[in-house]
Amino acid sequence: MAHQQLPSQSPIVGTEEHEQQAIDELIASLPISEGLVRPVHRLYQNFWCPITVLPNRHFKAKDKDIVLISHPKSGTTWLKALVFSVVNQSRFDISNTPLLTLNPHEVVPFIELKLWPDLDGLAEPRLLATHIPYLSLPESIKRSDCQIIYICRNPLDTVVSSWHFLVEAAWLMDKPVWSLEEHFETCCQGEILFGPFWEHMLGYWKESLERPSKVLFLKYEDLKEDIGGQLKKLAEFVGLPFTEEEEEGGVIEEIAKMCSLKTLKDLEVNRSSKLPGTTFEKRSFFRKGEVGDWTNHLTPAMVDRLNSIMQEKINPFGLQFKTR
Ligand code: PAP
Repeated sequence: MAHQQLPSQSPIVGTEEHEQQAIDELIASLPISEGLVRPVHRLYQNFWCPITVLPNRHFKAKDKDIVLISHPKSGTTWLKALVFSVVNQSRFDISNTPLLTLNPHEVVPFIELKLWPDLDGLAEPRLLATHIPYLSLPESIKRSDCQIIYICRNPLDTVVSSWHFLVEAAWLMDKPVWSLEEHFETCCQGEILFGPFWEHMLGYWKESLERPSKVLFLKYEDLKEDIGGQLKKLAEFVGLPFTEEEEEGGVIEEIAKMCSLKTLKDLEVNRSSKLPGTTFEKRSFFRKGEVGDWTNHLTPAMVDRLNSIMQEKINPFGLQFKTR
């Protein structure tokens, strides 16, 4: 598949109208995938990209930014709550945290969605998020001193999680619902949003090995197994390690509890209403949150197929997942 390029980024030529026209032309020229997964997405720079991502290419990272990155349904919402809590420890007491009244996606905006138009106005260090694969990240994220925290999850679980999420979204919008088998096939073909998933993971995995102070690579399964240890790792990575006093005072446990699935799911703010700027209900970001839910949904043949994809595409690079 040809490597598609947007028109030159610098200098920005023409008016906004010309810019939009160039984007519209580019979008129209890209291979399209629709029918199985909503919304419609296009093959851009070899990943399946929602068309709303394309216009956001002028994003400029600042050296102090912390960018949280994931393939969808890998623990994005959880990671946002955890990093927000660690970074803002000195600003908000946990009993008074903005997470009590705002969804984690509202406190850490996605750079590819227009949830929060004035990203420049955010307090530093800015906490931002994206689902964009490494190769297609804005250059300033790669080149500046900003830090990246990537969260990854066993694809056996993300395929089940994303199916539930998209089916609920389709159902709420009165759109046709597709079967788990159809969705599974889409994932295996690499055509899920921001996919193929193996390239997404490997891009950040390789970068985390080459530049460990730039990219911290976390796994959902490790967070489930030892949230305290992972929180310490995360706090050290962003240069805000917990002091002995804080540890003895129980700060780590407080953050873990505040950001737990149960706490967040039960909050009024996360039980009703849509996420601003999207068609998604806030509650759909909180489901079971288990490692190994795939055992309840995937057939042995599906498990074998996905395992062989992982064995071929991911494991040779030293990346493996716990299954239960
Ligand atoms: P996103 O990439 O669209 O933002 P993301 O938050 O990564 O979604 O994925 C949602 C998954 O994380 C759900 O998994 P499940 O379908 O297997 O249940 C959701 O339940 C889980 N999740 C959300 N918040 C938490 C949390 N605080 N702790 C553990 N898991 C969580």
